[in-house]
Amino acid sequence: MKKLIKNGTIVTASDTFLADVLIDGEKIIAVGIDHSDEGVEVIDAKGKYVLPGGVDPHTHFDLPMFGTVSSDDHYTGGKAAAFGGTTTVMDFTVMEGNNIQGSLDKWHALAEKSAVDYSFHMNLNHFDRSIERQFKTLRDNGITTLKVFTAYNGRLRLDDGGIFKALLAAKEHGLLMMAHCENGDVIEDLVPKALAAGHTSAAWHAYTRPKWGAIESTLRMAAMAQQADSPVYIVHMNAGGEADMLQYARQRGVKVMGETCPPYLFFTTQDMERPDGAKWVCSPPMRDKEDNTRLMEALSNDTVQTIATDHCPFFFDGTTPILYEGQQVKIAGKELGKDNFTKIPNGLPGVQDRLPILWTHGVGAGKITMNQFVAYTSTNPAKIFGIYPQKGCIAPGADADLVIWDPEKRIKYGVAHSHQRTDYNLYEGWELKGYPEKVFLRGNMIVDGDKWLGKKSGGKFLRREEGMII
Ligand code: DUC
Ligand code: ZN
Ligand code: ZN
Repeated sequence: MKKLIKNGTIVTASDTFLADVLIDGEKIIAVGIDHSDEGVEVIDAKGKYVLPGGVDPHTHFDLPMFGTVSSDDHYTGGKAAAFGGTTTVMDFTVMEGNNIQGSLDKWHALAEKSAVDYSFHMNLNHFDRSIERQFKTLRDNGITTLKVFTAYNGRLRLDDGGIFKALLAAKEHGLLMMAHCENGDVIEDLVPKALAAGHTSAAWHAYTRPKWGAIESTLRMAAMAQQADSPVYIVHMNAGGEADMLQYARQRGVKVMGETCPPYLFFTTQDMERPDGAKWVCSPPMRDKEDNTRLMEALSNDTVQTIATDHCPFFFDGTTPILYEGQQVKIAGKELGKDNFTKIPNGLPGVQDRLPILWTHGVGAGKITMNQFVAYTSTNPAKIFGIYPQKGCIAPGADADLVIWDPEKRIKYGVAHSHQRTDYNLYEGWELKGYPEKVFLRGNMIVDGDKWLGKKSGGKFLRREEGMII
């Protein structure tokens, strides 16, 4: 039976208007007024907003690290995403050896149980002729994005020559390069010195990964993008100076785009100085108040293009089980680094938090408009990553991925509200106004208030096309 979402206010990246949305099967077939109720299932959205499902282009489910693994798998992570209004996720494939197809096959096997629609990016931890030849394999698999690192020397990092060559090859194959920007050489010098001086606490993770490294590395990536005439997308921008570099390059026509993540808008190195500071350990680290402010300003004035999560959760205390879907779950986590900050698994939960936190503290606080909210969290990532207008769009022909958003719903947020499979939430006790009420994935309601109606393997792998440069 067709479904009609009636009387809601549609919010897109550009417009806000009263209209009904008619759904047939997996697709939106009409957006307008005066649809007949006859023979359709009516869902009343009076007083609510209707948004396109969120697109989170940056997650790490089931990621092995430091002898443990990120604590959300592709099912629990997708479920948490859906409760927060996100219906599409893109995860990073670990590159194993020289075998791109083999690495993708492994990620396909892990992600087969995804509860929401999904795609992958390919981490590039080395580059040579053999890898270049396999770029075609990525396109054949419907993958159009790579990620390089300017940090993690000897593990994930490519030197600048390798990055430049990879950029030229990426352009030939219609692939977009994503870049993790920090100064690996500086970090490699600072870390052993800090340890030798007896500095073991979590905050030293931040002190040994300085923000100027992120800033210069962002400009370095933009410079290489310009020289190669190959686009670059800077992931997890964390320092205000990176937004300045992005603006500098974009104003000069360089094809560079940028993403930030909510923790970089709200938390600082001071949070990492708390006794439970390990909860905030991720790379790149938290910065300063002025960085929070500058990054939010870069969203207000459209300098930055997307807001993702870099969701990569670990338990704070992985020795104590939590209850998840009626099962006791215990996964080693941040306690691994209680005596040495370099052993704290890097990463934060956030895939569910992204939309609700940004609604209250971005839209509600008057920093960004509702249309910018939709642009950053759904439409822009869909465009950049080659799935628009199938995703990120409310129009006939688009997938019926929709969120009925209750702007009046008040909750005290925290781990009790969260379906992220970990034992803590960064936003514990935050008062929120505005929250997803119902979430649809390709026409099927998968979240109804507190009720989970989705399922394992309910998500589909999305073959992607070359994206847009926006
Ligand atoms: N940073 C993290 O903190 N965790 C996973 C990957 C990354 O880039
Ligand atoms: Zn990264
Ligand atoms: Zn990441």
